Amino acid sequence: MSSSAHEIPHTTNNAGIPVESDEHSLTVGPDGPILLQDHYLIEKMAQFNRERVPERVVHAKGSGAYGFFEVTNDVGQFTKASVFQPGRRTEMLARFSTVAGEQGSPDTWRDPRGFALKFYTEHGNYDLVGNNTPVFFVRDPSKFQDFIRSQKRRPDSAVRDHDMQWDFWTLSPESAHMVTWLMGDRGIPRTYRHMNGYGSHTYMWINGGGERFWVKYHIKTDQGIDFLTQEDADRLAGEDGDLHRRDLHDSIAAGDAPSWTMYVQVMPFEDAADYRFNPFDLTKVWPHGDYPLIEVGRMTLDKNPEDFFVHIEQAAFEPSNMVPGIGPSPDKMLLGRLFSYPDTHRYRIGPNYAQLPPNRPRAAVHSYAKDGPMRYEPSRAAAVYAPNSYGGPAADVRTFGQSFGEPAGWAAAGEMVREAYRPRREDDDWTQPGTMVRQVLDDAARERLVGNVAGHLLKGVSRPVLERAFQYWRNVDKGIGDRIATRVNGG
Ligand code: HDE
Repeated sequence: MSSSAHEIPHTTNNAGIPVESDEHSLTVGPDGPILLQDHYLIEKMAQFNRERVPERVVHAKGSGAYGFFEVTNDVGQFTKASVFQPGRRTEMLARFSTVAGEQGSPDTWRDPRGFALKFYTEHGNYDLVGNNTPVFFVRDPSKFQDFIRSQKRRPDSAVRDHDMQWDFWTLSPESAHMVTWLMGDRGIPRTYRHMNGYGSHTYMWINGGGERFWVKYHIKTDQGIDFLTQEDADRLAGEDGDLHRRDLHDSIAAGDAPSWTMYVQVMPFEDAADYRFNPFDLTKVWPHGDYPLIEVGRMTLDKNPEDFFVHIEQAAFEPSNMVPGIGPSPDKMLLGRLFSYPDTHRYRIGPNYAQLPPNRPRAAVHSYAKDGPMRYEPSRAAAVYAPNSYGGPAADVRTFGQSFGEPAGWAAAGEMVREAYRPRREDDDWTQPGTMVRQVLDDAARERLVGNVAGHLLKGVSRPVLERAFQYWRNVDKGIGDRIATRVNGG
């Protein structure tokens, strides 16, 4: 309640009741005891104790902004998703993050970066939740939790431990491609604006005729790729732990809106069955010579959130939010994630998280969900059950296949097993990281990779694990492995 239009508002409590003081508790005489009827004092203390929601168990430190996505090329032959139709402009939210560090950790630690996008499409929210790398450390969701624990803190000392990290990596050869990305220049982007995003997984696109395609997303920064050396990153971690958060916010505030151009690689549905390596294996990339990049559109981030906690800390991204024309693939990691993200949101934020401002769809919601803590939007269903004879909502059964194509999804057969993907003729863990080291990196980048790995190994990694690490890198590339061993052994 402000005393007049141009003056500052008077403080109220959470019930809107004007309060008498911002700094003095209610006491008997100025020196006397505090009175229990000081409702505002109690409210301030109680509210303070309840300000935190659990941080994300991974990707806890991050930053985000709102913007829009504009389609710049006609890919309607591959997908009917409205967000990707020619001429379409869709509001969106993006959140960038590190992986292993907690909320207060420095932005410039060596780590993959989360690259999470939420498109508020006319057919519901489409969430593309990727990283700044096209591959990942493991290919089965059963190992993800173990991988993350090896990157975080020891149970005894509660400090991070390079020996744990390399113990896990050298016992998991499938990690080699991603570790090569991580220990190279992409492991520490100069800012969030100077890194690419990737969907990483293979997804399914379905066009208006029900035809299915496999796709991989590449979201290339229009600012150009740039990185920090380990030395600069270590220094900046001490000088400004929020360097990347500050850069994103201040760039947008200054009107310097960052943008990225989205491309897809498209694999005809039938190619997957006999492709030379498993095209659903998250540790592999598809050579661009096989499936070239096709431009889709451009995303621009031009609006900072007005309240970080409301819009970014409570943002809930989920790979399971797939709209008509987009679907999953047999990638085991993607399928595992379809469960995990909504589960983590229900735990971390609450069952009605989809009603909060960053998560609320622009499309009309006609679900039968009701009640639950902090329920905000009324259920508009004519009855609280289906079927009902009082006006629905009722599912449109004609839409079956909207995210699976026709015939629905993909064929699967066989007994129940617990096995790795069946190896194909070119399925191995070393060829692609070796190709990256030999053909993609230049001499300077290879030298930085050797220095980064050696520097990391020299911090507390036990001798048995060191020996495995030298062999791990020799498997990637003999010369690189030898250089790392020489550097670590003091040669
Ligand atoms: Fe995540 N991941 N993840 N992840 N992930 C989460 O969900 C999970 C994986 C990624 O800015 C969590 O909301 C499983 C790959 C990003 O809010 C959690 C597996 C990729 C973010 C979770 C993976 C990612 C998360 C924790 C293996 C790149 C931050 C907080 C099957 C393609 C999103 C949360 C944001 C967050 C589960 C692996 C990217 C625990 C089970 C691969 C960008 O649910």
